Amino acid sequence: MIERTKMRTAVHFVLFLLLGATLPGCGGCSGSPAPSADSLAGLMRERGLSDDDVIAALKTYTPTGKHDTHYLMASGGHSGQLIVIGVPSMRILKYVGVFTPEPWQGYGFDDDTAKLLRDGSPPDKLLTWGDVHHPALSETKGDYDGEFVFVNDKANARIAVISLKDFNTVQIVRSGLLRSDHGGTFATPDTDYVVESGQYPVPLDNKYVPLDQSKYNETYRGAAIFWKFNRERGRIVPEESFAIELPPYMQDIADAGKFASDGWFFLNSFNTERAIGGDSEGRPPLESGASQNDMDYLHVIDWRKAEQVAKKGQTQTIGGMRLIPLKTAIAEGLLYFIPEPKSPHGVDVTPDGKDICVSGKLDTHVTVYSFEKIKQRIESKQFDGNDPYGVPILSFKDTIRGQVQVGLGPLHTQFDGAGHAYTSLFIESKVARWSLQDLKALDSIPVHFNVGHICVAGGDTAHPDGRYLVSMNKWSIDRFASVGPLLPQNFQLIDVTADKMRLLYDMPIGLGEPHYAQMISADKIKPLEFYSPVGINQVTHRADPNATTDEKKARVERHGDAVDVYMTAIRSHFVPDTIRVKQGDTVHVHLTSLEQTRDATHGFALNHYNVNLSLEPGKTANVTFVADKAGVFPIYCSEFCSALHLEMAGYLLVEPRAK
Ligand code: CUK
Ligand code: CUA
Repeated sequence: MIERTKMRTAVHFVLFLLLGATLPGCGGCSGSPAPSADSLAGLMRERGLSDDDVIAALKTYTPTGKHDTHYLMASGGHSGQLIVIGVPSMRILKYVGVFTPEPWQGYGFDDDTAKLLRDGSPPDKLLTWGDVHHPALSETKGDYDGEFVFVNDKANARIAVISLKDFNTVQIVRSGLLRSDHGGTFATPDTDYVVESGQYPVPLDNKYVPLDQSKYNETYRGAAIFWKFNRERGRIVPEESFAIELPPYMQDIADAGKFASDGWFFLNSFNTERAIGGDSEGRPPLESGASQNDMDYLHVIDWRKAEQVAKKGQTQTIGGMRLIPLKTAIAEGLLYFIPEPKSPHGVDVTPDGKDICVSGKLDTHVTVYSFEKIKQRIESKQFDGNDPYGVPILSFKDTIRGQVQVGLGPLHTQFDGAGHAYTSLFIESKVARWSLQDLKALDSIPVHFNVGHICVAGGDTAHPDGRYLVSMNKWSIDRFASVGPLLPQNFQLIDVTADKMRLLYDMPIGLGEPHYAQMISADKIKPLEFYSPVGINQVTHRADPNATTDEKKARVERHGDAVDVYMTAIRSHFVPDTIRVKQGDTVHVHLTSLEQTRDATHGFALNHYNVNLSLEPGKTANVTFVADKAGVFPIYCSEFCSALHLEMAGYLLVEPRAK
């Protein structure tokens, strides 16, 4: 590869001497050119690059027209989006609108996607942001199948379903049970369920209860919701979903068992002290109140049994959700606790499902539990007492396989296909590699800075690809040109194929704070090239009932005060291009793109009425607005679709209502 580049450079240089042509990067220089400026060695010298830098560049550089081997599905944090990134180039491929309107995609502007945002909001308040933490790719037999991604909104306790047919959101669900979620989203090995658990305990019926210690202990609760996913319909089915009531500890993130531990679910918690904060009321701040105990509780949940208990109707309905009460969960043997050190964060099940790895934020170890031992203790009912709510506690030392000393501030663990585990070290700003078999630390690499999650390709599945690791760093400090006090996060791409991990690339993320990501091999994803036949609805992926599939059928229909405009778009005109209505009319525009050419997207921007639609080839989009202001309002195509794109325009004429 290097040889070929050198050769090409030499050829260019000969041409330069013969023809007097200007070399790229040499514009404007005259007289005696620096002969090495465009040679590899010259470039390295000029730019101060080491051999390692050049190797890293060659491992990530992706020439035009060549595609990445992996997709990184990264949470978009506060942007309420999913960020799709190509690996190893780290080029951004799409921001998928999920909890936040996204004007380019028309997301949240057309009727169908506006309804998604409304369905995901409380009846009296339209939510227009989300705090996305954990994307989960749908799985079949514990491996990503490339069909769906689920994401959570920690701030508002919601889950969204994104279809990878077109990388669009198709559903947002919200229970009336939780007020925040962090333990979402985690898919069971065949995506029977997508799990969401709450973080900050609340009264589950959502009533006002004063915040004092005894009321907190008695009436505040956590819960884990098992949302039933119907793959054929591509939708979560709330009526078939159920939840389990949990004590008021702060449940954190989670993972589903597989193979050896199939049917079980593992959920971390912190603040088993049940501190309630109140630093201005004479109590310790939450952070110190919640860090008193040496151990918190790993929650071990038998979800298959819970499914049966819910089916038998041993539930009460709160906030529209079937809830298995804590007492029932204990009596039926659905819930067990195991102590875990100290202020735990990540819990990650190994590819074979045999071990469960837990990291304590204030510990220096990863603790590896053996599911075999957990199961034995549960089956023989060997418990070390109960928590204050009666949940049986298993012995820490009898259920662990061992501990690995990895460094300061371990958070999250992922796996490769070669028997290694990788753990992020927040305090040390490092990623550690260790051996799963003998629990020995092997290697570590500095990252910049304050790593949260890490993501290995397929790193939480039954068959990880390994190869690449992305370190999702919270701070970037000095890594990029400054944009003022609010700095981007830093995704660092790391090659994990060799004995020493190698840093390849820094990618600033300047839109929200991502948390987790999952990386899937590109050959598992088969997106549509365009919607076909014309007239497909983006949310249902079916023929839209209001589609106009032929320009000759474009028309305007009036029904009382409602006006339906059946409109078509094709390069480079709308039919009809003039819409005449009366002030006060409710206008429904049903716009179909007749295009069947890849990438020939049109837009529909309407002045004053806050409308923009995206019309990918073959798509039908519907929008409704009340023409309450009389006047002349230009309409134009908001995608540069053709040479006559600027001419793709028209008018909405709103005639004043007679006084
Ligand atoms: S959390 Cu952010 S670094 Cu929300 Cu999974 Cu650990
Ligand atoms: Cu159609 Cu621009």
